[in-house]
Amino acid sequence: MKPQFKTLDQFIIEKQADFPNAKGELSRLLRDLGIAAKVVNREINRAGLAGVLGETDCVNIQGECQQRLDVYANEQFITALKRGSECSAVVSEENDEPVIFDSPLPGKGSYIVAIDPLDGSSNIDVNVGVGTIFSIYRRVNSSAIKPHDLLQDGNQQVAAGYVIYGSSTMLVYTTGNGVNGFTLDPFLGEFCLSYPDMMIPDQGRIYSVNEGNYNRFPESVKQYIRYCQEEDQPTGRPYSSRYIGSLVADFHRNLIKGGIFIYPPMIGAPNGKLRLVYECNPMAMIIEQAGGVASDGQTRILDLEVRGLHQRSALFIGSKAMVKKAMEMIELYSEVY
Ligand code: AHM
Ligand code: MG
Repeated sequence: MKPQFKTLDQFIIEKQADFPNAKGELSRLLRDLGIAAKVVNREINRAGLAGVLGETDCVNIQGECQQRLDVYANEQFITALKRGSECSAVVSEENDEPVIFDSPLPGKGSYIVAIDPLDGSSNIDVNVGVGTIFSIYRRVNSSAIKPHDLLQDGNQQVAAGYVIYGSSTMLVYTTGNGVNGFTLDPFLGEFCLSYPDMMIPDQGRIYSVNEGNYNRFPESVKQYIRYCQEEDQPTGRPYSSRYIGSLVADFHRNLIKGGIFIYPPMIGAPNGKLRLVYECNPMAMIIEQAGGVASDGQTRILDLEVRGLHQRSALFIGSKAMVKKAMEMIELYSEVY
C-alpha cells in the first residue's frame, strides 16, 4: 500500500534519482535548510512563553532594529549550513558581511546561500505570519572565496524557496523544475508534500500594496491602484486589497489564489524597500516557475545586475495578466524616479 504522505526528505531523494550524476550535495543542503526551519519554527511557536519576543539593542545593515528572533533565526540557519558542509558561504540580510566557511582552508562546499532568516519580523510580536526566504547559488571557483564570487545575478540561482511560519508552517521551493509546497506535520515533525506542482492563476482578484504610502507613489502605480478599484464586471473588478506587511505571507496567499504584490519605487525610496538578493530574486524564481511574472517595473527581476549584496529593488510580482497590466501603465507614463 502506498503511504498517505510524502516527506520532504523522500521527495528530495526521489527528485535526485532523476539526475544519475548528481552527488546529492544540493539535496543535503535543502535538507539542512529544512532542519533549521523546524528549529526556528519551534522557537516562533513558543515565542510568547520563552521570552524571546521584542527588539535587541542592535541595528542591522538595513538600518532596521533587529528583533531577538531575527538574531536567533540567523544563527540557526548559519549553524545548520556550516554543520552540513555543502555550503561554503552565507550572505544574510542580517549580516553586514558574508559569512565564509573557508577558514583556515578552502572548504568543500559547492554552494553559496543567500538568506533572509526572518522576513516580516516586525509582525512577530502580534502573532502575524513571518517567513524565511532563501536562494542557492553555485560556488563559482574552488579556491578561496572572494567577495565578488558572491555577487551573482538572480538568473544564476540553482534553487530558491521560503518557509512560512503561519497558521500552519510550510516550506515551498523550486530547483528550476516547478514549485512544490510541504506542510509541517507537528506530530510527525516532518514537512509533508501538500501542494505539488504549484501554479499561480494567470489572473487573480487581489492586489497587495502598502497604500499608506500612496501619495509617494509614481503616477503610474496610482493609476494601476485606481484601475484595481474600478467597477468592471468582465474582469471581476474591483479587486480585493489584501496587505499583511509580511512578504512571505502576502506572496504565499497570492501564489495560491492569484494576485499581484507591489512594492514600488517612491519618493524617498527610488528603489523601493525590498532587497534584490534576499527577497526579490528568490521570490522571482519561484513565481516564474509557478507561471507568474516578476519585474522591477522595467526589467525582469532575474535579469537585474546584482552590484551589491544589500541592494534594493522595486517589485511587481504575481499573476501574469495582472503584472502585465501594471507594466502597461508604467510604460504609458514613462516616469523617471
Ligand atoms: P524585513 O526584511 O525587515 O522584515 O522587511 C521586509 C518586509 C516585507 O516582509 C514586507 O513586504 C515589507 O517589509 C513591508 O514593508 P512596509 O511596512 O513598508 O509596507
Ligand atoms: Mg526581509
